[in-house]
Amino acid sequence: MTLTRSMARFTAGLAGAALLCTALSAQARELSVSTVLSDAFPWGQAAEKWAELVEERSGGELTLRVYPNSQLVSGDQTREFSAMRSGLIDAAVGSTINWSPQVPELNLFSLPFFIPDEAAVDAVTGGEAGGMIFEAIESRGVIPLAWGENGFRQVSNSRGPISEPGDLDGLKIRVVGSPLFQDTFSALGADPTQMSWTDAQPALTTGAVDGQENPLSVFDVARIDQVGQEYLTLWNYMNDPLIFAVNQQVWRSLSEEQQTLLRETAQEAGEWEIAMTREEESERLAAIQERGVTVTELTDEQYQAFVDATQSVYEKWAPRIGEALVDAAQTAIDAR
Ligand code: X2X
Repeated sequence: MTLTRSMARFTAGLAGAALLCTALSAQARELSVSTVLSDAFPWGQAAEKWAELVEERSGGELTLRVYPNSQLVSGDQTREFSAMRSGLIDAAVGSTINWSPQVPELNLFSLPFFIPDEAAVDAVTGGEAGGMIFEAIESRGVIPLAWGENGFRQVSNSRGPISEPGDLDGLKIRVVGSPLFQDTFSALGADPTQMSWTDAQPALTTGAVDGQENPLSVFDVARIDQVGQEYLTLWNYMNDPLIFAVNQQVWRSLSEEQQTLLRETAQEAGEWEIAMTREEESERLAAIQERGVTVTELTDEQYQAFVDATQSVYEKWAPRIGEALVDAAQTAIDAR
């Protein structure tokens, strides 16, 4: 064989391999999905469920790879939305709290004592208000697909039982990096400190902070009682929904079939996760109590004292969220 002939064959071989690679990559498309919590928690399980359903139904043509622990944003969960908008992340199952710095409408869910129970959550997310929130997200370059749920957030601390606002006086409470939380805990007389979840656990362990607030599932799975959080108050002061979403350019690059598949599987995974999170609440509470945590439940009067103490937060934030949205949510809650 002459040198030129073997060269020609070699080049043809290379071209063939390149073609095959292109064909394969056109066939199988992998999207990155960011989450703050891993699949030890319902939140991470929601993302894994989504990935499973997509893989199954697309026959492997479209796959989702879940990156937990805010690793795609170096632990800074409040950057997740921006990273998704800019295309650094293809998709996410994220908390309304963490995305609220970029989407002010999402602060609706963080208004203290505004959404009192699960029926109220469903009335808001499933109604006109929910539609307005999805539009607000879409107008900022991200396509929202479905709701999930991190749960009602309860407050814990290492000092003593909290049953009235005065019990929070001067307590250092770790809060998420969203300004509304700063206002809520300041209004209650506490000393709030903003930090990421990654930083929260060491801060609780060393006693740099006295308390934190998170849903029962997070308290239970992360064994928050083992870092000295012996007092837990059930006050349902806010619900933390999750949203399944995809970057807009990525969305537009998908076929209509793939879009439908992604949306339907997100909705299915979301419904599955919401039901599971709610079902597990009572077992989680029992497990937490069994580990020796003192659980405080509020009387109606005690609850009202917290509502009254945080009224100023509502007044400051309702205009920032948008009065029309707050009204639509209020109407849905009243009619539930
Ligand atoms: O940081 C938190 O507290 C967490 C895990 O609940 C959220 O990401 C909102």
